[in-house]
Amino acid sequence: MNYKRVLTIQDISCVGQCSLTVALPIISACGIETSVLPSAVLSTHTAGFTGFTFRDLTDDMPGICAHWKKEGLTFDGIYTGYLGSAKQIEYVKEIIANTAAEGCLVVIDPAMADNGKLYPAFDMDYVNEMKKLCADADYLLPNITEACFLADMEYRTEYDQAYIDALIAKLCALGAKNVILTGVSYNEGYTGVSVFENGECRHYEHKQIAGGVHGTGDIYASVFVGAKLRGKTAYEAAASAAEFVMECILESRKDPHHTYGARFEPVLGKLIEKL
Ligand code: PXL
Repeated sequence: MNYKRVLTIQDISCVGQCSLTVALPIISACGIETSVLPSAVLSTHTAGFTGFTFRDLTDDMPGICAHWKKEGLTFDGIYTGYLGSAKQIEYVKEIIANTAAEGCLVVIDPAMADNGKLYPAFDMDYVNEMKKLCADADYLLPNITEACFLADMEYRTEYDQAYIDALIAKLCALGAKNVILTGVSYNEGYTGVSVFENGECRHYEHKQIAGGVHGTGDIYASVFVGAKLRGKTAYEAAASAAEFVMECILESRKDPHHTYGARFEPVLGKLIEKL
């Protein structure tokens, strides 16, 4: 296997088992050098905690990009998640344009919403900028809520395949080459992922595990990036990510009070064995 270097751009939530504190260990464990660009530093994530601090790092980005350009640093993969501001999205597009190596895998997780609602820090300006970033995505990884905001479609909790197909078509119209839509549930008690690649859609379904914990979207995207760069197909990477998230939820259920994040650390070994 070739040694690869990924850049991941997302926040540091100091406590909360999400974004960079999840992406860095998971992608590194997949055997991939992981460079980071923190989009913001928060005392905790914004879901379920109140009074968190938020240091936006938007203004640091042009200088960081200029330095990397001067050093000739490039990346085999670029994976973006929770970003600090609408303005920052412009800089992220510049970073992709200036540091993507030939054949670079660009994965955009538009981490901004869930359960029909935007996260507290975001507004429609942010959504509109995120639509522009979709055009850079080799793989766009939204959940259904994020897909609805990006596609300007109504959020529904009950739907059929025509609705999912319409969502994916609108995301492709924004310029995303391929789409991995998470949390797609056609049958009660089951959930899954719709993998749209090269014009074809395949659905991976698995049992839904009760006991939601925060941060599973970031775990999902990190495993997808790691597995894809290890040479798995998009469908295999999407399925491995779904299986790993299930392991993490089962592990987390051992302590019902631990809901701010998923306990992924004890099961990381299983992920590596499978890759
Ligand atoms: O897991 C997504 C995420 C990442 N970072 C921060 C968040 C959230 C979701 O709420 O608040 C700061």
